[in-house]
Amino acid sequence: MKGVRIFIGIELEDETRQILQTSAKNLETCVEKGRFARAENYHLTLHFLGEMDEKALERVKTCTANTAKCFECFELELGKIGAFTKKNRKIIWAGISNGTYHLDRVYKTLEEQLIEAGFPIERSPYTPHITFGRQFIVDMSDDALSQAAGLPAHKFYVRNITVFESTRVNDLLTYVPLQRYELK
Ligand code: 3AM
Repeated sequence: MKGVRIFIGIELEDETRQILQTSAKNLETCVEKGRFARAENYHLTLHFLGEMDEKALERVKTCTANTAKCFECFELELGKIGAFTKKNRKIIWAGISNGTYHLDRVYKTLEEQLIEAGFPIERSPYTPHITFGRQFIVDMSDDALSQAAGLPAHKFYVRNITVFESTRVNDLLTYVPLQRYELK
């Protein structure tokens, strides 16, 4: 099927992305191989849905709109550096320290909406993360990476939930916001 590759997430303001980019640069000497994400692509994923046709995309938009209606804007704070290990390679990310209660409620509400609308989502716990890069070989603990990254306790507001298309623009992986849904 040739459709659009869709996920739902939270966009970050320029200031937040710049702060994250500085920390990503600090991590360059800590990792081997792998590749860093472009700062334009920094975001918080809520649910990845994969390829779909326009009809399914409309259903995704309805689920996202219904979820956004239930929540007021809320504040998050950047947290420690973490990593997911896949076949000896690491995805390195920035976590969230404060505000995860609200974020988790948004995640679960959206999950219920998507399941009710017939999307094959597996109920799973949420690990909020902003991906710095993938496929790294790293020989440091997460704590040591946090220290090296020097990420400040930066706070930012979540004002929208966004439906994104993941695509290639001029051969670059690009996350295009298709529709933003404002929180109350
Ligand atoms: O950068 P994060 O982890 O927030 O990892 C992909 C990225 O999330 C994830 O969707 C976001 C936008 O691409 N993603 C991509 N393919 C995936 C898949 N097959 C996936 N998540 C789960 N399963």
